[in-house]
Amino acid sequence: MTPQPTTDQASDRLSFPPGFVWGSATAAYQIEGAVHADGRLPSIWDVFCQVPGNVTGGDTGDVACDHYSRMAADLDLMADLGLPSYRFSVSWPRVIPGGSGPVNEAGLDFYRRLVDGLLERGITPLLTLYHWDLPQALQFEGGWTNRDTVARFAEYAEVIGRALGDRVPTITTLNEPWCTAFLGHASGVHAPGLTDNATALVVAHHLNLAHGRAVRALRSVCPAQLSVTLNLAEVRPAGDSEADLAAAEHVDRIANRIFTEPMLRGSYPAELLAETKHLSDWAFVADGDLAEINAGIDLLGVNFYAPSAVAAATPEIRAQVTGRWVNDPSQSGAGPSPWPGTDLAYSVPQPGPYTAMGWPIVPEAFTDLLLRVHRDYPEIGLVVTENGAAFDDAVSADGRVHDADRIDYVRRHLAAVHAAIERGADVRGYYLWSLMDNFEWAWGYSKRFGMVYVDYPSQQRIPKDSALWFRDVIAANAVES
Ligand code: IFM
Repeated sequence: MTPQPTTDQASDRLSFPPGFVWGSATAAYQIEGAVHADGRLPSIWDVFCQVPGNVTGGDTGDVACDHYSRMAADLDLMADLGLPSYRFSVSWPRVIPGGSGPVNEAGLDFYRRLVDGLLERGITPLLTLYHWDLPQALQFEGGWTNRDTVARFAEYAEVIGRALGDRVPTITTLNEPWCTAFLGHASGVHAPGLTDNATALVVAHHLNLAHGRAVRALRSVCPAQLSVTLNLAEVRPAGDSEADLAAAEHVDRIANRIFTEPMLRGSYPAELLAETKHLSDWAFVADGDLAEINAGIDLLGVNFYAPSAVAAATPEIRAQVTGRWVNDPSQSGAGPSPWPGTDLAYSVPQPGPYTAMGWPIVPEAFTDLLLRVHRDYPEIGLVVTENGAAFDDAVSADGRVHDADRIDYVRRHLAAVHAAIERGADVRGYYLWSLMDNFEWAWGYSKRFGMVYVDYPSQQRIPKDSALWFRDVIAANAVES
């Protein structure tokens, strides 16, 4: 029988099922720095950051949180914060700097030490293979638009599986392939910065195939549980017109089902192929691809921050369009922006309150999302691999960071997860994004998502109030409602 959550009416405590996994997450390029150390070669993000205008303040991941040098102290910090599990990603250009060819043992050693250091401290590792840092050498050959990259990814997966798969219980293939495909190749706000809707569809398919091939490669060399992490959009129609409803369904297909259906059901939705036929004939899907993509996984990682509101592409909406997709529509003040990858739907502003990203805070949307995923794919266990919020944190006169707004955000989202579990969703864990403030992609260091504050000039780590609060939540396996 599945362990059940409980609600203690007297104390207002929401208890999570026994065995629920608690952790915190990071990604290689966002924290490691040391971009030239020990044989690492550039990734597409190193190159993207060099182009003026791509990243706020001209920030780069060159130093980031200097985690590469400070790893042991960061592991001690995780232990102090009572973290039972830690989700990190491996930097492909550290391990296979050229994208293919020789393995860089010095780079791989870093991850051997990281995994061993976690295990020594009783912290269970959860490893992500790809969190957006494609070796630039592969981008020179077309990157994810080139089908050969799929084979390179499977080789890389096998290397990691052989080196670490005996002591990492769960390996995730891709983090948020939607971002790679659509932010990287349609809206262009992420590396490699391309802006072509048809190309984004090719990339989405190659990422799906890379996932499937990596699952097979890993399965042949290690016993780890295998998963993928998707940032599934909880899409709401902006109005109650038929057209807005259809736009929301279209975005559900182009943002969610384009990944979940081939990975978990072995096909692309017929409506998706029909509504994108003006962009592509999908001839890039070769015989046998779908069976390879549907390789079977043990867990599905779900990342959630905020819901999306979308409207149909009416002439009135088009007239208000800002031109470039922005991921903070509420703060842009400029109205709707094109949904990446499609000309049929537009992202529209939603009412607040907002986080520092301008993302609306709507915890009940998280319950809805988890229940919907469970309803559509009841056979797969879910893990929240990211949830959290950026706020304008500052160190107070007492030397502490009093981030009450983050505590409130996480508390309400944990209550939303609990509600989903109570209503039947099979959610087995929760990873807070992020362990520490870090390089927030196109926003550089201007946004702080950490439960640990990073003073970048000194690299001092200061656990925020939320970190101490989260430690208590973990210890109690419960959150106040
Ligand atoms: O920082 C990112 C992370 O790399 C992927 N998921 C969303 C986070 C916040 O934007």
